[in-house]
Amino acid sequence: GGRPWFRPFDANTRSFVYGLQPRAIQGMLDFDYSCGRQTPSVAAMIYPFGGHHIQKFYWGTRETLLPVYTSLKEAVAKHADADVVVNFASSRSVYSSTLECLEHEQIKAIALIAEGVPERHAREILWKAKEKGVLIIGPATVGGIKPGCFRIGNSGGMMDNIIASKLYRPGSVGYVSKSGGMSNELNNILSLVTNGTYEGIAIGGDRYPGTTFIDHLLRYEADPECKMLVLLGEVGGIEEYRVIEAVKNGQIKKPIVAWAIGTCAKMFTTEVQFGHAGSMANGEAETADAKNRAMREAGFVVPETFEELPRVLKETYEGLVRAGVVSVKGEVEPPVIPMDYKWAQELGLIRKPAAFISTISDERGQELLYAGMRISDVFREDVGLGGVVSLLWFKRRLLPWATKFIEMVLMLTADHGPAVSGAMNTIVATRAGKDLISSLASGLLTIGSRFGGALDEAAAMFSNARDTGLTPREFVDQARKQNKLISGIGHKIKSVNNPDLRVELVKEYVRKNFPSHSLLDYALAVEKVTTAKKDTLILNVDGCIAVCFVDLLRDSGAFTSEEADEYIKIGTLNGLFVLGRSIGFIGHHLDQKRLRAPLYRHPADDIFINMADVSQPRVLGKMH
Ligand code: Q5B
Repeated sequence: GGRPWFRPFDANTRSFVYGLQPRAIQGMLDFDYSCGRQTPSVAAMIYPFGGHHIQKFYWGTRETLLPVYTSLKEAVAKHADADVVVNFASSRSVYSSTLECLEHEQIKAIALIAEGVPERHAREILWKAKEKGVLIIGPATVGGIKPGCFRIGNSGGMMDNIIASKLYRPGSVGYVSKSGGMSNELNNILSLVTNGTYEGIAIGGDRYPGTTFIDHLLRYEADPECKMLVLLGEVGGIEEYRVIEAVKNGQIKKPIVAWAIGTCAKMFTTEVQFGHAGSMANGEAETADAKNRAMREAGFVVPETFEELPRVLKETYEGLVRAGVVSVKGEVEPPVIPMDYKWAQELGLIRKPAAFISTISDERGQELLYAGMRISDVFREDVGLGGVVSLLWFKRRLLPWATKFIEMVLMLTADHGPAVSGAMNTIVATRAGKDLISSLASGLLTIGSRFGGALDEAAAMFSNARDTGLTPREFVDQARKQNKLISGIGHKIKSVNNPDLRVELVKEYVRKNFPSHSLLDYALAVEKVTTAKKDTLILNVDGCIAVCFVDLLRDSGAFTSEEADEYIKIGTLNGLFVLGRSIGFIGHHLDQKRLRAPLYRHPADDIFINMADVSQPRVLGKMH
């Protein structure tokens, strides 16, 4: 509404983009911003799949939101000011989506980007659009650009190109070409030898473009702001002759500089098909040479060679300046468009401190690395689960006696029946309807200083005692004086008379395979003292694994003593029980699921409920 017929795009033009094209849209918005537009030229996106949603884009340094509608009907109803569709639909769906566009009177211009549109479809679109008075650009084109106003999709190239060719403000030259690539070249040349592009359209290389050279040149002729015309034609087709006709009959009066590309075709002995579907000469008149000759004869400014084009453009333009047709305006600096972070990083222009450091694994390369070891080598060298744990926990490979020990620990701790705290919690959670992860987490969260989580503390207590030279008895006495339980000592059901066979297995393995087991020996001496008091005060499974792991850390030769101490301090050893017991908790969850076990409610008669002290609750606190 309100735009003269010859000016389909101006600084207020708003459009819909058909298809999800975030990069192209960002390019359009960056262009808008460089032009000093107040509103983005894209009102919304249309994408039939995925439902109505919103996408985020940059608007200068800030961000803005654009809606995505599932149909044009919805978009048109919401945005009465948008009258252009940039249609990125594929060659398969461009036909139906364009016919949909043509049903809405609000839409006045459509750019079709898709290549390979069947000619039958292109012709039908062309015919229907003509009937409705809708301007079609394409198919098979980037579209075009109206400097200072509106950019169709990716026309004009990258932002640095747009800025270098001064496309953020209008010049005086209107051009029409077939190819988008040549348009970029023209934008560049025009910015160097004239005051720049007023409007440039690439009609596309197909045989049946929706609009052709003459349609756009007649618009430029009628537009008082456009002072000079450029036609970049090419071999094949007869569209240039329609422009020649218009110049001859006086429809086009403005100076027109022209060139038909493809003069080299005569150097080939066979027929030459250039990049475009339509760029092949059928007969002498369709050759580039014939066209150039005819255009020159009709009064176009046609250089002798393409290389001469900038010179004749410059001469023609300067003639218009001298005649006062073009008045040269002062330049305005465009606002700086912030560079995208990724791009700037790629160019090495910026750096940023990383928020995270990670030193154990890397999935970015061709192959996943565990502490620098390729996953294929992990299998080729058969390092086993213990090897993987040593890579990811300790960032090193350990000898087989050590990795086997890790595996032994995981296997030994995998489960200890349904009655232990963690398994119980897992089972109760499962029976309350919780999923695997929740039920597992419920069990894991039970692991603590009394149940399963005594390893780190046991390692610390036993090694401190031994390191400070306490005899086993002194250690036990000291703990009692301090009112402290010794971590790793004591068990609910296991005792001297009912020994924990898991502990026996660990002791046997360690004695046989470890280079030294001095802390185990010390812990067994402590056990002698505690079991003399009470036969359940055995070195339990947590305690035994803990002291043996200290022996491994300290005496395997794979760790410095500082590293060994640090691993104990940062809570590594409880990780062994957590990892191992997860196997059992998952087993209990699956077991309950399989059994379709119903919700569990603990019998009330098993809970002594006593509220004697609150039978008549008092109101406590001071009056105001
Ligand atoms: N007394 C484990 O307690 C348990 C003493 C002690 C000195 C001690 C208790 C304890 C340290 C933490 C620990 C890991 C709570 C255990 C595990 C995995 C598991 C579990 C499973 C599996 C057992 C009776 C008398 C009292 C106490 C004294 C007890 N412990 N003195 N140092 N450490 N240990 N946890 O049986 O004079 O009568 O008042 O906290 O290492 O979790 O299978 O179940 O694989 O799942 O309830 O094996 O030992 O004994 O607390 O009634 O104590 O012994 O002071 O003396 P109980 P209590 P008194 S392995």
